[in-house]
Amino acid sequence: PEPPATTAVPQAGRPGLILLKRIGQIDPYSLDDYRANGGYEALRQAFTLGPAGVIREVTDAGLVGRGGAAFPTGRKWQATAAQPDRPHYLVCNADESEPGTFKDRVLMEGDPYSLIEAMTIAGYATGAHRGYLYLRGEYPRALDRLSHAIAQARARGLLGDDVLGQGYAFDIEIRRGAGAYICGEETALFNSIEGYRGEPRSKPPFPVEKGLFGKPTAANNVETLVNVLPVLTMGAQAYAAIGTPKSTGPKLFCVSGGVARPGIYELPFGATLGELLQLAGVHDDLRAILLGGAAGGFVRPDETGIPLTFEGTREAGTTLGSGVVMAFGASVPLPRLLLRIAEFFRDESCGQCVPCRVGTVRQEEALHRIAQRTGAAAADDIALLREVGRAMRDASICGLGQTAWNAVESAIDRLGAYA
Ligand code: L3W
Ligand code: SF4
Repeated sequence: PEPPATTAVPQAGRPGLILLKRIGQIDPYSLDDYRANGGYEALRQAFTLGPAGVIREVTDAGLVGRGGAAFPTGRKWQATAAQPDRPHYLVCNADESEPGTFKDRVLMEGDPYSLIEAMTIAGYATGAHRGYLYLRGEYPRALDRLSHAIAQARARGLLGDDVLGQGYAFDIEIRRGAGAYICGEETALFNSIEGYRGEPRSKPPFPVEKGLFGKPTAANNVETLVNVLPVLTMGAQAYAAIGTPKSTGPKLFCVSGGVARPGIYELPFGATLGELLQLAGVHDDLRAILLGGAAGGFVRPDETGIPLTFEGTREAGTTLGSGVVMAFGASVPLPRLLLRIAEFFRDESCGQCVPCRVGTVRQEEALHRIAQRTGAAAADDIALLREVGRAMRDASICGLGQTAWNAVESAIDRLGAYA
């Protein structure tokens, strides 16, 4: 087997890491290596606590979703577990496609068994006996390692009819995406698994009530699930002491662009943007930072005091999203960059609802006109962008359309683009 790729984790091997502690330190193909480094302690703890006890710990830990929306995981699991309808499903959203996001890939490639263990715990807590791992199609190395890990876990009684001899049946099936960003939206993802077009469904009903195959489903991001392991091994109280009261625990940040050491960084919530950039070695000519990916927003170099928490970024009028921090130097042509982001949303819109289908096209057209005028904007194009942006945000069915104008708006309002 290939040696584990550690280049994406500049902190690899440092003491004190929680989520990244095994990355680059163990052979991702070895279940024995995983077990020798703390693997499957959390599942044993889960069986001691029982399903309700696991949900209580996850709730008390204050764990919230790491895909970008920060929904409380304990509340999601409780709502799923409480549904009388059967069967229940567990879905791991590993369709990591937000531009600039690569944390889940690093976790899955470097520590695949941790996700398998975490999914087993989530299934146990929510009353599911089947888990679907929906993996981004462009992640062949993760597919290889996860497939191997699932087969090994099955062979060793860690998946299957009687997990760890505890009388609980659980198994995992991997489904691969086919390159559509929208399939990362949880209900489009369900449609994709079911064999339909990857188009989002209207919510409510939420997946906890009617999800995959119309059944109660807990859908969680990879990083969210992997956080459940330290919640159970450390205990809710110790876990909640990390970070801030509203954003607890450790967080992975995906740093790229104009920095000396791009990669995945693990920091407790509450560190500032400046502290993270310092770790990554930011260049002197920093002009703008994109937080939260294409669906996020730009901030200025003088705003690096922003605390990296869900509440702190919200208060600062921006978003943490899935933890993307992309640094841009003065040499990057902003109009070209914004046009590229607009092209992305136009390409990836599923076309199901009018505000997004038409709005993403109109947005790109206006930015194109502006770019052709070498960056100076006519007031009418800016006004049009604002109007279209508002319509997309207010009237789109899903997060894609609702966030498609964020980056452009923040570039105009915070960076003074086109002024
Ligand atoms: C039960 C309720 N469940 C909400 C559940 C809902 C979902 C979760 C969040 O993601 C984010 C955006 C960007 N009873 C519930 C309930 N839920 N109310 O909570 O729901 P929601 O609708 O707030 O957000 P969402 O559509 O799941 C939008 C980010 O995603 N984003 C892209 C992210 C990309 C990645 C990646 O590539 N890995 O994460 C784009 O917009 O930050 O905040 O499970 O069912 N009353
Ligand atoms: Fe599809 Fe866009 Fe509507 Fe979402 S907002 S359902 S991506 S058209």
